[in-house]
Amino acid sequence: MNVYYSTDHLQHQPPFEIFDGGDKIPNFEVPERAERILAAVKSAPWANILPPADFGLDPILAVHDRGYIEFLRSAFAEWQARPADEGIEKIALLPATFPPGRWRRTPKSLLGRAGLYMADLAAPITGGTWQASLSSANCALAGASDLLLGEKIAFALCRPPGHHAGKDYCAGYCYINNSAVAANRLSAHGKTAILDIDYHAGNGTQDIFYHRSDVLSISIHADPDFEYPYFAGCADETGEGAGLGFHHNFPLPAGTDSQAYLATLHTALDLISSFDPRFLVIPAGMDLFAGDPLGKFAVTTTGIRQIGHEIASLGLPSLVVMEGGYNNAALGENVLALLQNFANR
Ligand code: OKP
Ligand code: ZN
Repeated sequence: MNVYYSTDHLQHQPPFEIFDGGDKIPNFEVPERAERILAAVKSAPWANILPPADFGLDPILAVHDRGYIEFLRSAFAEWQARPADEGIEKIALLPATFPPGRWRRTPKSLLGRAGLYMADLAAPITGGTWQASLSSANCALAGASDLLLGEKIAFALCRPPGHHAGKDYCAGYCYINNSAVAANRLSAHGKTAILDIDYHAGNGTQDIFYHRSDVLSISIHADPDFEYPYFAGCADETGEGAGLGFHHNFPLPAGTDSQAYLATLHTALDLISSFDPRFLVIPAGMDLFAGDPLGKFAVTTTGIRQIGHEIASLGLPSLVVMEGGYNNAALGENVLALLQNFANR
């Protein structure tokens, strides 16, 4: 199995996030996450670790708004170049003002655009964020290329993650929607399904494919009635226009264990079988694990191995894309558990 990994992720070290309640805390999404997964994968006899090729901006602009991508590329330099804002520590850009529901014009000022394009306080932009995000997307695109060449499985060890990034916003540690960029590329060659198993709802992916019928998107996650991202991920959001019926959310309660999770997974897998896709993209977060500091599920490592087995049993050419997971000590073992049955099939 090819595993795509870029050292560029090390350039992205978001120093902080603002937690619920207003606490400024160290950002949970740390470089150690990808390094732990890399170390585990290196120990697996089936893994072939490769750097991604550069696929350019076109596949990214095919799912993201140009104004947003321009902002992401230039924001940190613009921030640094502003005439000394006294007392502001410029290690990362994070706005404090956001557009209320109406009046979403694109402001000229940097902080105005920051408020427009940054949907929450968990995705600060640092000096290395653009390059790391680009290379992360390239990892997903490299995996997609493998499937187009006939491989049955590829693993994109993406960091930063992507599934909260929508058409024109970053959010929740995510800047470029790696899974969406890859799925869109694959969809040019055949119907593509997305099965998001991160603990958090894949709201950015939902945003990107909501009006499309050539990509079936499914997300299994903590109920947004109590969990981030709060504004999307409910069961009654099933697509719009041509996309009606081609999005499915499976919100689950806190405490969901392996058995309950697998029951829901079976329903999702049946939907995928009926759609009869040519490719499957799996945005995979390990924060569904019982020991995750940001998650409230009770899925075990054995459960994760079983989840991998059930998905692999579909027999579809599959691209696993790394999303979240914040129990750093358990990340490697859990990712290996997920991938093991893909490697063996
Ligand atoms: C990214 B991914 C919880 C605050 C949550 C952002 C979480 C982003 C998760 N009290 N803040 O889906 O793993
Ligand atoms: Zn997550």
